[in-house]
Amino acid sequence: MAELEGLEFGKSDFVLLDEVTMEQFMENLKLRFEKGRIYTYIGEVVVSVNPYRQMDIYGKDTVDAYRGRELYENPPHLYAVSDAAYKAMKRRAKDTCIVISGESGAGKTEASKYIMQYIAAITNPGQRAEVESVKNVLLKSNCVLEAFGNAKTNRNDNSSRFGKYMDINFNFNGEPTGGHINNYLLEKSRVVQQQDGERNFHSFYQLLRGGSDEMLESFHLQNDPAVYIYTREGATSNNDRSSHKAVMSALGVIGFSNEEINSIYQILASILLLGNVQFETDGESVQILGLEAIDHIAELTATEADSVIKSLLFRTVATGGGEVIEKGHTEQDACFGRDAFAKALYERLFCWIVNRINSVIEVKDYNPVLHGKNTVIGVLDIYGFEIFENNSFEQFCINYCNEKLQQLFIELILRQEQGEYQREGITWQHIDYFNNQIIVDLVEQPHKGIISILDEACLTVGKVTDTVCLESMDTKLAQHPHYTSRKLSPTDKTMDFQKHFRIRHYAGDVTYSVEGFLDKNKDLLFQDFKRLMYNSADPVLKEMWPDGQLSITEVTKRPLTAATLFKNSIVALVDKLGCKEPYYVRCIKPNEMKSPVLFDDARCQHQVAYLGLMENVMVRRAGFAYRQHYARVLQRYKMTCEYTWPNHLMASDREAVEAIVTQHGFQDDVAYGHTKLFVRTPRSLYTLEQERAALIPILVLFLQKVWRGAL
Ligand code: AD9
Ligand code: MG
Repeated sequence: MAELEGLEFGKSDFVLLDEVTMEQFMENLKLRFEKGRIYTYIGEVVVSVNPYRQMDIYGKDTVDAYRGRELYENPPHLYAVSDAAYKAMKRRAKDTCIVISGESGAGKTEASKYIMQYIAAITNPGQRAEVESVKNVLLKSNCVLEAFGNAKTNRNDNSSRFGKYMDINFNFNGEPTGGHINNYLLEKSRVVQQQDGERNFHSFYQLLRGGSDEMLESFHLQNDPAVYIYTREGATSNNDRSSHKAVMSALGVIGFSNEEINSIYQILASILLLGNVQFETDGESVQILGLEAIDHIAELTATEADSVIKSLLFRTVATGGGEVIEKGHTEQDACFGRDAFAKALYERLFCWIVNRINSVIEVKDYNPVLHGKNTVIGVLDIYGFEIFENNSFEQFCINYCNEKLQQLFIELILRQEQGEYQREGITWQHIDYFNNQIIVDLVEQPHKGIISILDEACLTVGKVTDTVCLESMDTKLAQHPHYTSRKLSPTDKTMDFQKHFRIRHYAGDVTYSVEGFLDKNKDLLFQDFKRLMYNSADPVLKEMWPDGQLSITEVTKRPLTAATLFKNSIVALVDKLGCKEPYYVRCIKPNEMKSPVLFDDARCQHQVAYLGLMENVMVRRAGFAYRQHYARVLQRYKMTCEYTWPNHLMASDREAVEAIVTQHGFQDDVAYGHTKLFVRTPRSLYTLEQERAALIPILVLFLQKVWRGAL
């Protein structure tokens, strides 16, 4: 809380603003951004503005400055909250989590990497080999997961297309002993189609641009993404080649065998080749154009060419009478099947990679009786809220997930404050928030919510189209204040009667197109493809498709839909985060141009508003802006009071702190909790800080004289 940087850099904590108004908030945020101070606190929450340039604030010197220190002892930084989370974990054996939120491109993934680097840097001073190896795998996993799970979108050149929650496990010594990664809904539709100006996942371009000539030749690939339908829209980037090298090396460090690495890239190659498979029909049956590619796909997937052809052209179905027959595809079905297969191949590859990393870092042989409590720090970096020209099922899921996280923020910030005041026996004043629970309900409520309506449409036998589903939503949600559509707002010409609905999200209005919603929600993949892969002679590929061993009559008819699976996983995530001590990083994107100098006032103000940062400041100040354990207060300010310097003779630290407070005359501005001092207005603290700052040079002079023997 101290003004460690000087006032020309603005207030380092928003609770120190003279008045909590949007104008003052924005003025401070902008000033700090312009002065290169990208982090500012609201209490223990870090507000971060994406600098869009490399900052010299993450080096070893900075790590050393923050290691083991308290939040208010240094200028705001990610390292300070990382340290706070680490200390809570180590000293109090608390499971903690760091939740990083903000819209697409706001800097979440970069922040998560700096946090992990910091934790790695401050642990294992003894360089024990097994701990070093765990740290290495944790750090290297980022590079691999970004290659396979990130892509260029129109909002961010390196946009996370999956959600990631990583638990890092620590032993009683505070050394990392392992970890676990949970991944959430990869945006697999990107494998077969991208919006204008976007790219497929980085991994494809990295392989095509960075793979050696021998590798590409053995995979029957050309080194030009324009040749492949799935990658032809996206331009290659300068980094693809070097990134490929880095990923290959990271895979090796993590412990993937050469065979496994080869299988990974063979799967990528088969997806690219599969994308170029075309069909033609004579009106009766469907054929594949260009069988050479099929031979290559069969070779790369260690399957028989005939089986590949069969699974692309036919599907096995069980008739009502239990008879199993083969039904030829229409051309449209064949294209649908091919794309569904390509998407599933990629998704399973991604999940397999995550599981494989988990198998390396999972904590083995941990005995709590022998080793003490095993604690964790969780780091959440998930796709941010996004609005595109075209918003589909994926944006719907991503934005729903962000609603859930906002809900958690509201709950925890309120709960935390309330809890703290209760524990310390202090009364406080309630602050009103916009509670987005109403939007969460709109999406997830049983029977009435959008996911339920979608699921119902997917389960209805017969031809329910996306448009029919939209009509059903219009009927059921007509009264909902956060839902509208063209039918419900007939004058709004930006929406189409057949296609669009709009949700008023906490972060803004998003118009979704229902086209493809039902297919994406059903997420149908013909069993024939699963069986084909299960029968592969490549053990890695086979391992990814255990459900391929089921015969068509054993397959469950009604698997959970994609939206319901996603909802369940996010509900589980929120539960998991809810029982840890949370630390928050709230990321803000300063402009849409990726510029390091532009602070777009309107865009930033919008984010500050919807992230609830003003309310956050108010809650923090309404009660008490500052709270600290008595011993800590004493340690820092004892020099400012004659009764406490150099040591106090009172019965407790609390009484000593009372003496300091009374001597400075702000006894009406504080409350004494059971273990902590609570200060209502920052000004009181200023007085103390200023006095301390004035005394330090005198003290130093005094000590120097003592040392020189002058006194
Ligand atoms: V998304 O929801 O995954 O689309 P993120 O993760 O919030 O988004 P990301 O961390 O990928 O955004 O940041 C976007 C880009 O901003 C990065 O690729 C960097 O070029 C830039 N960035 C973000 N944070 C920093 C930083 N602390 N220092 C330098 C940064 N550049
Ligand atoms: Mg990201």
